[in-house]
Amino acid sequence: MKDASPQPVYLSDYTPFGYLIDAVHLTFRLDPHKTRVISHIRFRPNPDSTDRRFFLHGEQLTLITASIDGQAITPEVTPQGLTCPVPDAPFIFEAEVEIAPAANTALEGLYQSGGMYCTQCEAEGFRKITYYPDRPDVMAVFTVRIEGAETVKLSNGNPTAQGEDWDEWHDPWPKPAYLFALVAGDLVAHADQFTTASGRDVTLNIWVRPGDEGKCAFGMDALKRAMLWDEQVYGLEYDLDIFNIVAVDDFNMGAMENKGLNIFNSSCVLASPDTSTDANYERIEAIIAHEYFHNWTGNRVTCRDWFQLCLKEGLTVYRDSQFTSDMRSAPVKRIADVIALRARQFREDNGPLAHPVRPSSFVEINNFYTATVYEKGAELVGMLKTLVGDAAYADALKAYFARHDGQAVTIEDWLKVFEDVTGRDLTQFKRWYTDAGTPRLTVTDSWQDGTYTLHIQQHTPATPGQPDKDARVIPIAVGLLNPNGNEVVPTTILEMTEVSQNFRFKNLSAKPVPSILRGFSAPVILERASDNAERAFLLAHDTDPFNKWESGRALGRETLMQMTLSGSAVDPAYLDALRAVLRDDSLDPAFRALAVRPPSQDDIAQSLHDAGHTPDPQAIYMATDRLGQAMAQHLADLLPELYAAMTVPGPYSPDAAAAGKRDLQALLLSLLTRLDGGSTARAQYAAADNMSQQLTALSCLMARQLGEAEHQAFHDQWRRDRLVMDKWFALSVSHARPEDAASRAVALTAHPDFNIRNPNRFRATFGALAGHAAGFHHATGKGYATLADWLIRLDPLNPQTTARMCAAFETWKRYDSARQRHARAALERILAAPHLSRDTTEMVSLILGD
Ligand code: B3K
Ligand code: ZN
Repeated sequence: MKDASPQPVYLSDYTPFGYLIDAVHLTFRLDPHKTRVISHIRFRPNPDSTDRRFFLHGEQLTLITASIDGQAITPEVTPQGLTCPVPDAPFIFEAEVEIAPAANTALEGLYQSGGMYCTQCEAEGFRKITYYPDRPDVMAVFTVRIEGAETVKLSNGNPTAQGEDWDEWHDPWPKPAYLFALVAGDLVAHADQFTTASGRDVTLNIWVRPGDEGKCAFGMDALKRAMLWDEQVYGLEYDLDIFNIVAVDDFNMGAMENKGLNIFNSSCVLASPDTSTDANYERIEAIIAHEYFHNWTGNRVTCRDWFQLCLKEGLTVYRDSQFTSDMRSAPVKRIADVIALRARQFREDNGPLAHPVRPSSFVEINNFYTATVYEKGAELVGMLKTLVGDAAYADALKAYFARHDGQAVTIEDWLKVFEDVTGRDLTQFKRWYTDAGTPRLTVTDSWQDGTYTLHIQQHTPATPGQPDKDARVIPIAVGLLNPNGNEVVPTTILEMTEVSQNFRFKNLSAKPVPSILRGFSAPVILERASDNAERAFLLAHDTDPFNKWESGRALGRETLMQMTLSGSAVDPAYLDALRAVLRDDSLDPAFRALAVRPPSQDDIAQSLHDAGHTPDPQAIYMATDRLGQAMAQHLADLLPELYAAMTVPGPYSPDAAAAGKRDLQALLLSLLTRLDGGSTARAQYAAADNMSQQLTALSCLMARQLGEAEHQAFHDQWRRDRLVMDKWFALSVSHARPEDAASRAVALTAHPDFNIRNPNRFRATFGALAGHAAGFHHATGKGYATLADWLIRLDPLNPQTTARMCAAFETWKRYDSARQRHARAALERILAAPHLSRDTTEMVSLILGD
């Protein structure tokens, strides 16, 4: 349990550590209850620091012995670490500590998952393994010896020696402690091989529990494609003889980029047609790539301190999105990224958890692995590239690796490279890193004598602790169409640097229709008076795929907002526009699915709130349902034929084209199920030879409260597959009626397979409740109360996952006063729980914002 009176850490307080480390030797004597960790660390005074305090982090460790240069010492030990006097010269610090991996339910440090030993050290988990300067700017070369009866024992770097019950690993690349990893268990490998551009042969392994060997081929293929892509696109090669990935069932997040030994949540690496959906495949491909790309952006060049987290995460997310764009469809990836950005990051920026991409203080760093740091961080890299151009971006990245390889650096270092390479002054751009909040662009236009003028104003609303913000440089990609729908001005980047600016386009023969913020060239909210006719025009004619989709999305949003507010019927123009998109065979099916699928209920709640209304989740739920019914009826004649046309012949393949067809087919099936009593969905369920189609069919049935038999059959078929059962738990809640969602989640906790210690299962159950907009925000307050009950139970076991899930409450102030009272009561109850963790205390306090 952490200290419950949390103290913030400030970026401005940064000072370098007073010592450097030349080498670290660790020996692990594994035991579930009494693992011994013996450390041998060569320190020397840091010539760049005058600070001679010697403090080593250490938490929940039992110190057995410690010595300096072979002389036993009795250090001063606190719950946070140890101090002792040290020589003003190089010295060797040695310690032996005892830890209990089997008792570690927080899944941070060394713990056990299904009997296997594994670690998670980022951000500050290494201090639960041994005494050490657990900060990313202390980099060292590690040698690790693992003693234990397990058949497979892995650590970072290359294997160097082995005995009957021990293995030794040496990692030649200096690294911070957060990249340390150890795995030991009776595992089996799916092995392969990769030869790098310069001829290094690399052994590749995906290690899994026996029985899961058949689910590794796709992940391995994704890894090899990622390795090749990084060579071809960034000129970056792998740098060890071996690259290991291990699948672990109990994991707090998706995966972790430990040097040479990536550890993955099994849900993010194991794939098979029977058990994984198309979306799972795409996510696995992206996460494998993401963790692999960290080898350079994160590991070889790391962060000076945790405030710089976006330096590695923003850049690596940007790189993995480039990879997915290249592997699949770039427009579809862009649209999907923007949907996710708005759903998570804009929502965060608009509420009590808003923080800059580079925060300036935190209490618990694990609470800052956020959509803002990751996804907005990636947007900033994309904007930089737009501003400097592709060639300069490539030069800057080369210069970045050349200058900072082996270093722990800052956002200032990153921007300085771009300034040096391009000669640009990026002072104004830096505000994107330091100022929270989503800028709003207000756009009006005028037309005179062949000149079209866009008048653009920017304003960033206040966020907690940041009342006023200066103008930022914003790249705004614009194209113009003439009234016939032909493009008269191709995509042009307008660089906005002032609060208010005019941009002129001359020599036009007719007043054009503007297509603004093409490709979503900046993470901003565009406010411009437009009407449905113009949106439909752009949906039909825009040459920019993103804005084409955006126009359809705006139509859908407007329609749903009106339907929610006035209970009105659907605008027939919207339905006609949808019909035109669906019938347009020149459009990629995946794009059509994105263009036709209405915005989420949370999106509508946010949009209503932005427009000055108090959203009623039940009214949004009903409007969404009415829209679905109207779509089904209006498109009834098209549905069966189009549904059949989207059938992919032959054996299942997760490629983008096939997945896109299935995605559109899923949307069509959801509409058809409203008309045919579920017969098509039942037939699809019965015939499905892959999880995508099986789950789609089940989900369409359950959404209509129809699939009871299939729900049971699915359960019985997949009872023994943990990852598929997570889907079953989630679906059981997400398709409940709003009034039943909370009680359904609670009922599931009595299922023999519910396990509060398994984050995937907990998230499947209660994440589904949090994601059920009308159920979570139910007027009775039972959604809030139920989530609070279970977060209070989870916190003593797993603070990290508890704290993250508190973000479900971040929108509570959007709603009416009765709901706010219920939410406040739930939040205050969490805060009052005895011994609440530092993680959850910080999150709930920020959300309450008192
Ligand atoms: N770097 C890890 C995330 C660590 C989260 C620590 N709470 C995975 C990733 O971003 O690739
Ligand atoms: Zn990452």
